[in-house]
Amino acid sequence: MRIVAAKDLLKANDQLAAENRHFLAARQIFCVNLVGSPGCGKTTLLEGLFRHLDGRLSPGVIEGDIAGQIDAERMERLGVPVVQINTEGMCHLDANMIAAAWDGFTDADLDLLIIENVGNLVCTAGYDLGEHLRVVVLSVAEGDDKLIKYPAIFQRSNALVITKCDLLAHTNFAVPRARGDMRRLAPEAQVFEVASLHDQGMASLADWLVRQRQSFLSATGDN
Ligand SMILES: Nc1nc2c(ncn2[C@@H]2O[C@H](COP(=O)(O)OP(=O)(O)OP(=O)(O)O)[C@@H](O)[C@H]2O)c(=O)[nH]1
Ligand SMILES: [Mg+2]
Repeated sequence: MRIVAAKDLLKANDQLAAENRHFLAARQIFCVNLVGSPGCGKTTLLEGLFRHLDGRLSPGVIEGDIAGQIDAERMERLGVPVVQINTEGMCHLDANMIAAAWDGFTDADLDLLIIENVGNLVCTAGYDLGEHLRVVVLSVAEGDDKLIKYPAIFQRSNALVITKCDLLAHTNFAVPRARGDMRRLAPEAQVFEVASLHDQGMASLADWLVRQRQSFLSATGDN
């Protein structure tokens, strides 16, 4: 009997993720892994963000969902090149899926690839996809205790976007608490407060992303 340990599978994923990262960097494509629980507002955030890029970047999107293509259709309506991955039950994307999805962008000239991961605060934390930046989304409707209860995903993120801030008055979500917990878990991470549906806070997020890509190009020596 052959037994494969989970840690060996994760090692294989990390190896593939490193290859993805290298592959994308060689093409000057900045890759962002967008994570957060189901319905926290990831796709709505992307819709708002793309409006604010004002042509400064050419994005493409990989949509990860257990089933269906609703989010990919939302991207298509914006004219954004998109590939949908259906995991058929798996609660996260992995590096192998990203490598396979890349072929779907053959005609697109991208400089930003955003991967909207499957909605999940647990499984997505453990899988490097080969991204250059990880952004975690938390909506005010989910509660401000989530950083303490699901620390790994926040610890491993470069930015926290607090979404649905238009609903703050209807919740007991304390933004200072979430900011404080994020500072402890990921001291270097940026924190943004947005209401994507109402186009609030999106410009600074878009500007930050453009600057992040610029730093990425400088670091890879290709700016
Ligand atoms: N009030 C309010 N609602 C929002 C905001 N952003 C998103 N929503 C709503 O929240 C619901 C889920 O939004 P999505 O963007 O589809 O969430 P998601 O994280 O992409 O969901 P999954 O891909 O299924 O995990 C939708 O009904 C949105 O209209 C916001 O800023 N304010
Ligand atoms: Mg979505």
